[in-house]
Amino acid sequence: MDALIALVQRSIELLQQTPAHTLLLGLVLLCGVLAAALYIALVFVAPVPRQPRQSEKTFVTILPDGSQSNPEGLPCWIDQWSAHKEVARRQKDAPPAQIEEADVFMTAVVPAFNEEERLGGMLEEAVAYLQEEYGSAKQGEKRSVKTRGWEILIVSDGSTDKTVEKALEFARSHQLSQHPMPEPGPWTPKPTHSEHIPHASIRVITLEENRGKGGAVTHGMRHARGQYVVFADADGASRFTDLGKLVGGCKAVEDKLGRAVAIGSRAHLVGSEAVVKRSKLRNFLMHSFHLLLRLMTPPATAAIKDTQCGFKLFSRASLPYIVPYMHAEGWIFDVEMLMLAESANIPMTEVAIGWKEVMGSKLNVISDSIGMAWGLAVLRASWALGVYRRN
Ligand SMILES: Nc1nc2c(ncn2[C@@H]2O[C@H](COP(=O)(O)OP(=O)(O)O)[C@@H](O)[C@H]2O)c(=O)[nH]1
Ligand SMILES: [Mg+2]
Repeated sequence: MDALIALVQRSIELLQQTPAHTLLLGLVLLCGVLAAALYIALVFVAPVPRQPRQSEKTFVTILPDGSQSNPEGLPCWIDQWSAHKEVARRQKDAPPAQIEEADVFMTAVVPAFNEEERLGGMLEEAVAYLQEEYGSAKQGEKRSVKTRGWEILIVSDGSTDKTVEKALEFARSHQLSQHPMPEPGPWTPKPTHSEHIPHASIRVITLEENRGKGGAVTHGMRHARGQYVVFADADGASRFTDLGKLVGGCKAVEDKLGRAVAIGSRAHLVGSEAVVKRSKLRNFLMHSFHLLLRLMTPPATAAIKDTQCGFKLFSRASLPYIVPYMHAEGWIFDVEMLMLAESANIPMTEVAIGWKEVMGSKLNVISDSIGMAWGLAVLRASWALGVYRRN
């Protein structure tokens, strides 16, 4: 004990005798070494998204005769955009890379992991809205991709149940029959009517191995043909008819390049039955996560009240600034999308939407919360220290 006290006293004396500028230099060096150590550690732990496999670049759909198509190549706007970007990099006077034109007005990306039970009701509500709103040209209206046409990309994320079969069966029944049997969903428990849908408007993509929600959503967004792209949870928790509000929100804030993100938000429901009904633990962890977010993310992202809602809309022009640079494969991916949008100065708006708690959540409240906090720290540090870069 005496030896320890003597050692501390000696160290204090040494520090007092050392000139201030030497101390400062030492401190700077120490910070540098720590930053380098952190950088090296991050290189090892920061997630690197796995490249899509050959079969994952294809989709299946239902043909007009009701049979299942062979796997067809998925159109991928990133391929064309990357090639343009490369040309622009080499030739100084080449115009900046732009995303190719949309083929349809709306793409809905639905990440689905073992969703055979919940997917049908969600799709029923989605197609009811998409077909009614963007389906066929209204009387006297000229059909144009600027306002018409839709597709749903269901990304089965290594599901081991009958998610894919369920999706194709839904597509088949709604394509073949003029009056398909409606399936009950969270918002329409007793539907009386169901929409007949155009052929091949539902495309099913199968990831060979589970990647996580972020990986599945990003994969779908790489292949979106829409002027606007929304991602929506397979359980139908978000009221799909609120998509119109997201489109309105996006249009209201779009910049000169047509870029904007509209974020579905449940913040107005805090304190309401829907949120109170969740377990106390889940609500406590939700508040802790918000605090962490506010402390760790840049200002525009930190100002968003509900970053985690599975209902977000992107204008097509904003996609190249976000999708190619995504890394997060799990639940924290929403935050990376928003941080990327913020760093590219893309306008963001939060839009209140209807939302219902749906049974069968796959979120493990404790382990996924710890995973999200860790994921957020790694993500933030990786972008801050340049482990992740826009290139
Ligand atoms: N791709 C993918 N999606 C997942 C995974 N786990 C959940 N999801 C999807 O994420 C969405 C929301 O999941 P859910 O379990 O309802 O989470 P909660 O709403 O946050 O309780 C649904 O569309 C799920 O299918 C996963 O491991 N991979
Ligand atoms: Mg859910």
